[in-house]
Amino acid sequence: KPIGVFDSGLGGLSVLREIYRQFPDERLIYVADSAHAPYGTKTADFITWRCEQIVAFLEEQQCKAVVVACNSATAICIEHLRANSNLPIIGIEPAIKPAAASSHSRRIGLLATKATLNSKRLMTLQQSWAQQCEVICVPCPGFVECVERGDICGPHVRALASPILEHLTQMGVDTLILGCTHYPFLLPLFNELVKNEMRIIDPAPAVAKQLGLRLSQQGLLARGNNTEVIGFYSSAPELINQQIIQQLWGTSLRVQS
Ligand code: DGN
Repeated sequence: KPIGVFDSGLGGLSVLREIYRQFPDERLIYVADSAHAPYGTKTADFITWRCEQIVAFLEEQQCKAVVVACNSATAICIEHLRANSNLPIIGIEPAIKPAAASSHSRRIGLLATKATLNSKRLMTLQQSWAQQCEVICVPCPGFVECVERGDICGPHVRALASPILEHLTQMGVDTLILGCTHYPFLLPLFNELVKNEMRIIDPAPAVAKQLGLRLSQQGLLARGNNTEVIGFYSSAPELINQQIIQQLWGTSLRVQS
């Protein structure tokens, strides 16, 4: 049985590649809700409705687990999705714990969408760490759109990222969390802009590890059967540009509707 992974667009590929790296024997189904991207600016009700539909689709595809490869969707409706499905549903959240452990200045930067930053879930998480560290949250309008266009190091995305990272450096931030699954594709640019002087945390490896734990607890991990099959579905395949997939994923993927 496959593992289902979804995001509003192509950002979740940063989580998919980590799952693929850690569990190359698993069959994977990826859903990009391209017709409704970005989620960051949509209402909570709308995002919840879309996520319900996608989980139902992944259930129809006989998935054994679902990974919500979108911080915004996790922040808004993961509990609801879990309450309404029998499958293990793994979400992705800003990794404050490892960031707090690595920060000497005890000032952490968190880059995420408005939807994530405004969520109750994040507020609770942040409060629970308030004694140990200060989390400086920065919404990054435009980043998601740049990655969706395949602009991961051009002048436009550079002009958006540069003042944000400069500001965080001036604030004494020494550790940065990528709180949106699109942002790991900007990691080489971020590292260049901070001259490798910030620790930058992508939560995707921890999510893949958590998925592996859940699957092995339930005896559901695939073994020695490397099919290398990745099914890529989109709610608007005509909006998916193969060149951009090639750029973000490394090889082209056939997109189905
Ligand atoms: N990739 C999504 C996330 O991790 O929050 C955000 C994309 C979006 O739809 N705004």
